[in-house]
Amino acid sequence: MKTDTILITGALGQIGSELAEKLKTIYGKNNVIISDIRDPKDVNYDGIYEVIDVLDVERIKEVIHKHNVKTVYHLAALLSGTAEKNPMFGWKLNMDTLLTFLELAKDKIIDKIFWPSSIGVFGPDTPKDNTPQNPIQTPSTVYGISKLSGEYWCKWYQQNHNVDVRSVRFPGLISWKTPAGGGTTDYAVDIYYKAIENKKYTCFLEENTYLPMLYMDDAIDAILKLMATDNNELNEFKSYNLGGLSFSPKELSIEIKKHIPEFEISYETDFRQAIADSWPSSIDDTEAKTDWGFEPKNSIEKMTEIMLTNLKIKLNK
Ligand code: VAH
Repeated sequence: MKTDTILITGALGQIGSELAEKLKTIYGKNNVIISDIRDPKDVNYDGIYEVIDVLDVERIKEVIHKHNVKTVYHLAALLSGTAEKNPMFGWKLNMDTLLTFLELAKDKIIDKIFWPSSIGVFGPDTPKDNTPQNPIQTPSTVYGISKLSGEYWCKWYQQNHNVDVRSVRFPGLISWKTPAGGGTTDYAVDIYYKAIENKKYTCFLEENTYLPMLYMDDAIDAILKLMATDNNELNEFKSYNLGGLSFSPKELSIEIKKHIPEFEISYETDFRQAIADSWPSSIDDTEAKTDWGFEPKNSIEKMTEIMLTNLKIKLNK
């Protein structure tokens, strides 16, 4: 009898690279299959790696069958900045691939799905401060449109086919193990790299642009808690708000200067300012805390200390 296994798509990305390590410690190295689009010869990973282009449905089915996959963490997606530059590909990658896994769950080929949504589902008409779970949602980005549509598809499959799919609306995620990606919030990752490498950083957002953020350890903890919760305890058919921190580039630079006094920040805004301006400044995550015990632990002070300490080692500085 084959053991049920876990598949992570987009596993070489910011969330996947940390989630894989955590899931391996819990379920064992041979029960976690990681996948991404990169050639195996370019991948340095201690475990089972399968090349998957998530647009290739037959390849997905082949890997699921080969490894007896029953739970899928579907992380592969285009983030906000990249999707805004590639709208049709962004929609296809973010939407078609979610529907693939929802169909596989409907057909009982897999049992359970985790899929990350984002505070990008909120738009310029959404209350900005302490944004509630179900306000008016008028996303004005390709990324936000795809994530809000995905949430409603998740709800439809749950209500019409009893699919077990769980989701959270991630704020900007901060981590040191992977470099900054194509996200609007990724200034808050790149700034740490540049602070160590160059002692200066040119930010593509204005100094007082407040955005909701979360340190990666708290994000991974949230995924594990949500997936471990009995489905009957979950009241949110779409996706749970996650908050954590809220800060501006100016506040983050002040925190970094406490460790690197000579650090200097300058500002040259680009198209991502309009994306950031359409998003909330802070998030009300009461439902996540009530339903399944979401409990972020890392402050901006603690996060900055962890980021700089680990990046100094990673960058040999
Ligand atoms: C992005 N990091 O900036 C992602 C995130 C809330 C934003 O979903 O696109």
